[in-house]
Amino acid sequence: MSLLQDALFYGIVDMGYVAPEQIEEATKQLLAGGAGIIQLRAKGQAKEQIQEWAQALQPICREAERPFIVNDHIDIAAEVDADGVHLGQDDGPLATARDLLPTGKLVGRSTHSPAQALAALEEGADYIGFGPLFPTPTKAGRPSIGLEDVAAVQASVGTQIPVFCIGGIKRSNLEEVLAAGARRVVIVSDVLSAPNREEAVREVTSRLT
Ligand code: 3NM
Repeated sequence: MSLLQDALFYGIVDMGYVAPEQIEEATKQLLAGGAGIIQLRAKGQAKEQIQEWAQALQPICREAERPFIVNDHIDIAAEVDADGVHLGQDDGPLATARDLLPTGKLVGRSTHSPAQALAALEEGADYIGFGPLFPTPTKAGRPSIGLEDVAAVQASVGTQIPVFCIGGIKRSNLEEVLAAGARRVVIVSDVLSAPNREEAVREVTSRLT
């Protein structure tokens, strides 16, 4: 299947947790720990700045042969020849990204309910995020959806495209998330705030395989 077949851990370089001067190092640490895909997420930052960061991360991910995704900005993804873009529920139709990006690029969608997960599959998403499973400071204010729908979404949508569970997942609750039926996860704050990011990611990826 796709570039994403082997991606069990989705790493996000979230500029809320990474100092700008550490952006390249942080990306390399996530990759070295076993992240199968990397997203640049820089909410509230100027577009020129995000483009500059994206330009810096694209070759690092290409060298590591892992897909590089830009959050929200289809134009930046196109400009830096990223491997795709990630869109939220309010970011418009996936077809817009398909039209603006070359054939074969990845388009992902955030989903927050089983109905949204199915809709994203039907709309042609290459993968989805599903969450937030738990309350999280990284997306403050968004209601958490808990673990009850994880198995059903994995068994339906997850047999067609990768489903990455997200939101409040930590090394300390990973067991619970996996027991609920998750196969792939995104963990942001817990690994980016760890004293040794590479080790933190490696601990996660070793438990996913
Ligand atoms: N998207 P952490 S939850 C970026 O549910 C993001 O769509 C979510 O960060 C969603 O691992 C989330 O620190 C935050 O909770 C994930």
